[in-house]
Amino acid sequence: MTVYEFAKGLILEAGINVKKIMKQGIEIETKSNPNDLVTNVDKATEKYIFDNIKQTYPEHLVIGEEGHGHDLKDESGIVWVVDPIDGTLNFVHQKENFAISIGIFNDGKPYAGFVYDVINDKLYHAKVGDGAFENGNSLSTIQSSPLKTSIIGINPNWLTKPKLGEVFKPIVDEARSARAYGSAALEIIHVATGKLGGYITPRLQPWDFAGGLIILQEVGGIGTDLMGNALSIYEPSSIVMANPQLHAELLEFHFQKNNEMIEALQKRLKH
Ligand code: 2AM
Ligand code: CA
Repeated sequence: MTVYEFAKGLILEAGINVKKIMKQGIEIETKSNPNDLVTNVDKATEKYIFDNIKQTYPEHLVIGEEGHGHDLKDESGIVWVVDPIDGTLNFVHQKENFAISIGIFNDGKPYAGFVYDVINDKLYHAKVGDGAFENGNSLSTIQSSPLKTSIIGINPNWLTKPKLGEVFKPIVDEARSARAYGSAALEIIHVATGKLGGYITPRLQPWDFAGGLIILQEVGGIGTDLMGNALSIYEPSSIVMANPQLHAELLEFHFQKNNEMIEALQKRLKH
């Protein structure tokens, strides 16, 4: 069995477990602030995925939101980047619109991406070079679109921030419309399936974007930080994921002129 096939089976099993624990009851705790939540399901799912990887592949490394591998810097070998529940607030408040996300890297290079929309039983997956799929159906190469005919994904909370709001508001104004889904992994998938032209956010952790990015790149999409730099699985970052035309337009006409502010924001993120 390849690592790709193993990972596909594992994320589906993890989804079955999530549904089982949901029936038994969700226990909620707060993390860094009252809106930063974690549940018994986030923790149990990360442990389930971690334990299964280590049992089969003891030499593989795992970076996970709920505590695994946060100090990892070594790119050699196989590294799994895992978000057991992406969209935790949706999970707690809506019991849907969340996903399990896994990105797998081999010697620092993308190998395979998985985003599992558990409630809708839709597994998005891609092995680099072999195309991307929703369950068994292959995804088409994404269409390019300019901002004025694109729907963009953005969390409205960012629009009320003093400086950042001034960068993001003109984008929302110029776009055909804007949507917020509350799960970065699923928003990146919406870009990969063409439901959104692009997704932008000033702050994501590697486990939020790693799985989705690999799937998006496989259908011709582009993901970088707001300054156009490549994304790293070892650092938080600002994010623009979009079809190629929209990505270029956003960088050229919206982000480059605000480089200084965005750079300062990124520095604050990393420290
Ligand atoms: P999470 O649910 O795994 O924590 C919400 O807009 C989306 O952004 C979710 O995917 C959430 O991931 C992610 N996110 C990660 N870090 C964030 C932050 N510091 N502020 C807001 N959203 C964040
Ligand atoms: Ca999470």
